[in-house]
Amino acid sequence: MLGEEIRAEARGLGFSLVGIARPDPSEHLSFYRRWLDEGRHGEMGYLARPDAVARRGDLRQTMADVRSVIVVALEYLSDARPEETADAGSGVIARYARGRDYHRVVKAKLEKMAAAVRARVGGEVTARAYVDTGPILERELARRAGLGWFGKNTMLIHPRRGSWFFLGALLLDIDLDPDEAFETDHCGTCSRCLDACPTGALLGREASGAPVMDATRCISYLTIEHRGPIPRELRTAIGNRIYGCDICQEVCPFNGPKFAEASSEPDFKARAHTTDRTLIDLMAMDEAAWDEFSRGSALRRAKRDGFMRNVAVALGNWGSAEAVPSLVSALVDTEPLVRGHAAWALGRIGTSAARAALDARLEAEVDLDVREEIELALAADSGKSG
Ligand code: B12
Ligand code: SF4
Ligand code: SF4
Repeated sequence: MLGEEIRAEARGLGFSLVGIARPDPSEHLSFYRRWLDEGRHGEMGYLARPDAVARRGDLRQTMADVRSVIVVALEYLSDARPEETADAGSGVIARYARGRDYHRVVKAKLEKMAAAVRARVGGEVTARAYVDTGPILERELARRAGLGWFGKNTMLIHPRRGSWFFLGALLLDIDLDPDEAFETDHCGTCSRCLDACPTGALLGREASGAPVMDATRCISYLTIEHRGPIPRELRTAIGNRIYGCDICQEVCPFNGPKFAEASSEPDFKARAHTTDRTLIDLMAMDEAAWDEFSRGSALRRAKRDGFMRNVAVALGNWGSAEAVPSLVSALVDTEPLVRGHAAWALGRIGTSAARAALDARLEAEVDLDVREEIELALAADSGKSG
């Protein structure tokens, strides 16, 4: 009975999917460890910390008396679905980051769920809420709670709701009847996501059936998690994605208009400034403008230097002479990371004005990495015209 009330409460809070899982040890920790050993996680050191790996393997190391886990999905697809790559002079921010920071939104709803459970049980209930905020294998828990299967794009996909949702987990010290795990793989012979990924980050299923991603090649990793220079050989493939990437979800048939619906969550409505600014507008942001732009949003994670690095790459990929003045200004940005990527972009554009600006900056630049970027940009450019 309590399970039904929990489901009703979850729907009332706006969660489109809800399920209950037993807090059994992870079935996939050996795969997870192998994935780390192969270095697929790149600089995301928090995924590899030995104590945190052990906690992913066994929820009891996070909450000793955990007896059930409620897993929920909150959809975030807002009504704004522009033609993502049509205008290369504009940058594309992944859908999940266009509204208010999801960590706060989902967590607040999970706290309300916990309060409702306490009110129903009428006694002490210990509850801990997680939304990408701790060492929990959220997608594995979601599969075990019956919410969907692991697609070849590594997303947790529901056969009727697709994958445009966040997951959240509520650990409880009370017994609840678990749901049946989701056992069917609906991908079949489809390989659209593997074919569409511009950087070759999706490696397909390994023999065990686990979908494998090399996160170090994923645009989402490169534009958000990765702190330093973006590897040169991957910059072109990033196109105009300036924060995160949705390509492997956009092409998935389970996210087509027949399946996925817009979210009714007002907090996830796309904020205008995440969709209506050109790359040139964005490149002009100083620290104060960035602070205002990213306030209350998941965008903040990249920090200004990381975000402006991404914008510079997108301007270079646009390749238009219109981008030159804005990139020339970025050549004297306070952050070497931004200056270096602006140099790369000017080298791609290769007009005489771009070349002259690179030559002039080489005279003054003292940062060794930026100097290298400028020299490579000038060399690549002379190779092009010669
Ligand atoms: C690290 C991380 C990333 C990394 C790495 C992504 C990855 N695929 O591993 C990067 C930065 C690239 C990333 C990107 C994105 N992320 Co992310 N990310 C996470 C995070 C924090 C951990 C994921 C993780 O542990 N990865 C390591 C791999 C090995 O683990 P796994 O993905 O769970 O895979 C399991 C399977 O492989 C399984 N397995 C093993 N053997 C077998 C065998 C069989 C037969 C099967 C079926 C499975 C299986 O075992 C693994 C461990 O359980 C989670 C939150 C969380 N705490 O779980 C969010 C999370 C996965 N991300 C999320 C989102 C929304 C995104 C983006 C869409 C954001 C964007 N638009 O840019 C992209 C999507 C990219 C993609 N295709 O995955 C959501 C996904 C929701 C969903 N529907 O699946 C999560 C759950 C956050 C949340 N709370 O909502 N992310
Ligand atoms: S998010 Fe983009 S880069 Fe990452 S795996 Fe999917 S398509 Fe490839
Ligand atoms: S695009 Fe095809 S292969 Fe990829 S996750 Fe969706 S259904 Fe599976």
